[in-house]
Amino acid sequence: VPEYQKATETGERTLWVVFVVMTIAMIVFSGMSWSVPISKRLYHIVTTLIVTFASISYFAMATGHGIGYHHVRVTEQHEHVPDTYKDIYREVYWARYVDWSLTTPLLLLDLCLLAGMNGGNILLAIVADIIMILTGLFAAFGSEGTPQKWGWYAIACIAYLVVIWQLAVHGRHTVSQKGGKVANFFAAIGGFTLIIWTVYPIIWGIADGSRNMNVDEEIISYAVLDILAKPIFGAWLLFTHMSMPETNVEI
Ligand code: RET
Repeated sequence: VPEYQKATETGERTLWVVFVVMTIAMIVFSGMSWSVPISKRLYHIVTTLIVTFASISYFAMATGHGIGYHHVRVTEQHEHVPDTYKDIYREVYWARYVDWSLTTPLLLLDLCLLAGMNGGNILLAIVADIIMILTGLFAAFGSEGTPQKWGWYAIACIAYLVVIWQLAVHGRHTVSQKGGKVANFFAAIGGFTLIIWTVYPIIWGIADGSRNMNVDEEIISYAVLDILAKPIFGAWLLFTHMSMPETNVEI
């Protein structure tokens, strides 16, 4: 008999809660954009789009769509007995990767604009980020026990290092020319982002990679991270931006 590793009611309820949180953030952030002139709405628009994509993706996952199964066949060998095997099917929430491939570039765009980075470095950060998410998706569906699976994971981690490099080196350099206030804010919100983002590949390794976490625990872990990385990050950015005119961008 095959074994199915699925979310229980706890996981499903968590998905609904995050859907509601993202939707409220979407309404609040778009409302906030009306309080500033159109020419000053870039951060508001980018940040509202981030929680909009997340809301859609959580709705898909909560209603049971955007989920596939990953199959593993575990063979048990016994002496004098023919080999037996067990089929294990684990849920893979591929809707997350659709969400991340759109929202992480937008989150980076927020940070790159804040730092005043140039077009070339912004593009590099965003393309490296897309490579990170897509190779992470390949890793998620890669066959268990094959070197490719962790190979894709390794490529994703290298791409992630490129993202960090762009922001930590080029971003820090350009933001220092915007004055101490903006530089300090960039260091704070960039440091927060670095910590939160770095937990994602760790959870992935424990849950999807080595399967030491069940599907509910995986859903809850990503739920906490997603709320910190999107609505909390977004509120922090938009409220600080409103009270700090030096953060304005003119593009
Ligand atoms: C994966 C697995 C492969 C290795 C790496 C990963 C990194 C993922 C990150 C995701 C960030 C997501 C955010 C979502 C917003 O809510 C794809 C998990 C490095 C950094 C910020």
